[in-house]
Amino acid sequence: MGVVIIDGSTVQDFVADEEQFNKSADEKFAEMDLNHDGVLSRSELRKAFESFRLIESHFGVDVATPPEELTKLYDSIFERFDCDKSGTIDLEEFRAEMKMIMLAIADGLGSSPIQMALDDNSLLQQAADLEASKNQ
Ligand SMILES: [Ca+2]
Repeated sequence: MGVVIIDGSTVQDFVADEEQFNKSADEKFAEMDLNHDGVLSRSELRKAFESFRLIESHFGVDVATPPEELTKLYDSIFERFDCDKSGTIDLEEFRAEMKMIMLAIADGLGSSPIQMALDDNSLLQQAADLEASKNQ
């Protein structure tokens, strides 16, 4: 866990750097693909989102949300990722949706930098690292 100062343009630059972004997204995908079959199932996605703590920190949902509400929420997230409705998420779908999520976060951050506590391997942390490496 590290604390970084991040704003919307940091995140946008990261997403725009396709090679870097895809590499990070691919690593995240590999981590999430618990049974290594090359696609993400409903339960793999849910486990990953629970561990990212994205639900509490970005979607504004209270941690005391009833389980059935959470299941609905996770189902709707899954359906957003699963563009072709195949019942699994492949790497292309994952990259595309992560890009959308990151750009939505960038919009939310805007131009006023905020301080965030991030997991060392989170995509936002990698965005901050990329920016830092450019400024050296
Ligand atoms: Ca899998």
